Amino acid sequence: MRSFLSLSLLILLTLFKPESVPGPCGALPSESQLAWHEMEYYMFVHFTVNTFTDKEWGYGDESPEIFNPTGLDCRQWARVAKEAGMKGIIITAKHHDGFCLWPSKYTEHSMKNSPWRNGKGDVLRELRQACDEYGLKMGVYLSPWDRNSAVYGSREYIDYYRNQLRELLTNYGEIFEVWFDGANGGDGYYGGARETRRIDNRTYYDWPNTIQIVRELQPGAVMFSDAGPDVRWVGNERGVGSLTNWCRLNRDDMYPGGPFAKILGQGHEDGKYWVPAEVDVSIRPGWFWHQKEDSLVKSPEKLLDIFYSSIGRNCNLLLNVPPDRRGLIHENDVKSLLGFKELLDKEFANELARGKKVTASSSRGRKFLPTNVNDGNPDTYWATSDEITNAELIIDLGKETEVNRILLQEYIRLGQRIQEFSVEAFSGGEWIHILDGTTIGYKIIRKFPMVKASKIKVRIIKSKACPLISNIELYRAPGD
Ligand code: FUL
Repeated sequence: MRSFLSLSLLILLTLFKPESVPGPCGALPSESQLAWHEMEYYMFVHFTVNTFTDKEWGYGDESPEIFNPTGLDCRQWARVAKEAGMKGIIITAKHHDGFCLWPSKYTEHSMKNSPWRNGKGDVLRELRQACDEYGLKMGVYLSPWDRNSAVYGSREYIDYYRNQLRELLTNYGEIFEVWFDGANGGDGYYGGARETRRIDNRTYYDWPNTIQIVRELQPGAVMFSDAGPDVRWVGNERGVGSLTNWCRLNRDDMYPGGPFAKILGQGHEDGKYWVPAEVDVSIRPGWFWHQKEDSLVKSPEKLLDIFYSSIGRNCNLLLNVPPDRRGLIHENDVKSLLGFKELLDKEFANELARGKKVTASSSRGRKFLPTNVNDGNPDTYWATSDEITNAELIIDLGKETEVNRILLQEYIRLGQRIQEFSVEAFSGGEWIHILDGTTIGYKIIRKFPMVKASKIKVRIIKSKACPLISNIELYRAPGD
């Protein structure tokens, strides 16, 4: 009798053991970074005097009078971005030439001295209104290198730079991302000196104090540079993220413009900070509009490749679409962007996993069931108990079904964990190996040759702590 009682007690305890939420693993994302991950795809707008001089890097001696777009319409940019499926726009408020697209009170090198809108215009203000109208977020690029400024290279310039940053961060509503470019070429106009000025990237800009200004004025914004602090460069401008991609980085000794391109793709597995990667790439060969490149706009198919090598590899995609001399996105670019959106819609039209039966070799308890991976709710996830870092999960499709894409997401609020996984398909009565992978993170999407499968198995082979998977989607995409 006694042993019966203690056995019942044990069973009851096991059944009703309070489920503990998994503890965090390594560096974690901030709320702003989590919101940033969900942005996924947004537009970069390179526009300035270069658009009119046919250059990529303006020297800084341009007359402001050359800035005179004949039909500038930020609403067209926003409409195109929205129709293309983008969630925001980041604009070059000032590129290396130092020319400002807003009437900064700290310089004469701006559109206030141009014939455009009789010098009374403000591109940033118009973009703000357009973004609000179309429900897009807005970000700013403010080049640290300034080839126009007479004081560039001295301490005075840092105050100048910060004053401009303050203008941008106080007068134009909520900013979601501030973009710090690492490029520092040396020669420039510099108020007429026309010389080469070298600065020490590590110390000159006194980044920690500039970062503080952004934190104070726009606490919800993330800051991008080669070295974060919040979002890192992916290390190339070709649109290619790394298959192994940790959202973590040891950035303490890093700085914008440093020699880090090689490590930026993968990040650091045990990095001290959460600093995910952003892919920046242009729809054209150059960053600015050049008539000779009107025929060289990337095709929808090429953009789809870039989608898989960026968003499909745990990166956000910042796609540059430079307005022309009218101040409009050129017809060829619009066509390509919308064509790409059409391809995307077709690619992901048939989701096959939602609501299907899911089982797992192990799970943590009722709140962390395997069915959390296909319930469409990003806040629920499947978890194993703490000591288990190797487990498998099977989605039962009910009948043999054609599949050729898999999308996986970790519950990154508690850190990025998975180091190695594989996918198998149950086809023709046996399990066949489909693909191997390393990291997952916020999201990955992998292509594989079409397979007719009745079940799909995801094997977590190695994980830094118990795996937490919030989402799995399966698709049958056209083509292939
Ligand atoms: C680079 C710049 O030098 C290019 O002109 C462009 O703005 C690109 C996004 O970043 O470092």
